[in-house]
Amino acid sequence: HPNHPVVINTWAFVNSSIGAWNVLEKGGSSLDAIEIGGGVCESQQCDGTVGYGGSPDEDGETTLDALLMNGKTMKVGAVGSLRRVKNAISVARHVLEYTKHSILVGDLATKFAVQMGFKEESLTTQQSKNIWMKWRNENNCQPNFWMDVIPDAKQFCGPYQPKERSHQKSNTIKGDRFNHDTIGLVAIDKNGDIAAGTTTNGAKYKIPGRIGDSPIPGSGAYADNEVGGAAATGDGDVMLRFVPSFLAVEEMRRGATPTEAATIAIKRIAKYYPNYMGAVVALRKDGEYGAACHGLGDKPFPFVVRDTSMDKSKMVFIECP
Ligand code: SD4
Repeated sequence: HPNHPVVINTWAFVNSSIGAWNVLEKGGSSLDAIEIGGGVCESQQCDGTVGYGGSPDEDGETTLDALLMNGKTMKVGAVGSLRRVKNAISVARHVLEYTKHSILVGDLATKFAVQMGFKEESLTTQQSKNIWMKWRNENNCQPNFWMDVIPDAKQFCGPYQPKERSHQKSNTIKGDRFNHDTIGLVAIDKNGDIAAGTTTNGAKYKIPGRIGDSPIPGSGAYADNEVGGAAATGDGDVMLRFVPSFLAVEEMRRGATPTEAATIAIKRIAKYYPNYMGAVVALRKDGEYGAACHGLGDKPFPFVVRDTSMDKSKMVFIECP
């Protein structure tokens, strides 16, 4: 097909697009392209929302969620709440290639990764420690006598109380896009094979054990060679209830354009959760692409595309209602 290969990804993560395109251009598979492209963001810690050292949970730990789907075989590999391993999307690839399962989680996903040869190391950095300590101080220090007397009284805060779950408030702030910048990618290779995937460190200050939409097939991403693929980003707790990537692919199957399909998926969620923040990118098997978004305040949603008509990866901005 003259329009192949092509790759799209969420947000302004151009380096991931370049990484994926380098694979596709040489005739590599769409699955490899997604793994490599997502891996670029994991090692570059895109916006602090992908890979190690970002989005600490309530206990200050960074954990990773990732998904890969092969639209030719309909196989899936995913990891949720992966601990102490940096290359989450590659671990997902190993689940896809070397097991009959689809999703592995938590410490046991780590055990699998280590058995497969991945390195076990802390995902905490000085930066993630600082983010967490600031949040903890801001949210868990009760005003007390000392505050009036000593300007720096926060150091006298009592023991940290996880019960307060104050992240639940911050997650619903409209337009708080820096709490949610997962990379999701969809690619078609020279053979016309379609793949999709995601990788993220999830929502900041999450309750340990929480996973969002990103590692859930059909929610974070979906691909089917017969139709195309889609990927989502945003308030995962809400979005996964609507399986938006699957919905976008099914809408393209019945004849919607990629933009229409993404819009339908985004609007379905807004009907129930008007204040949620999210976006869906969609790619049809003929190389046509589109996206839709919701709740980014007055900011547009950026996504990145590279296809045969372009000499470099291009950023596209769309307005969100
Ligand atoms: C999550 N969906 O864990 C992810 C975060 C995200 O864009 O997409 N951000 O909820």
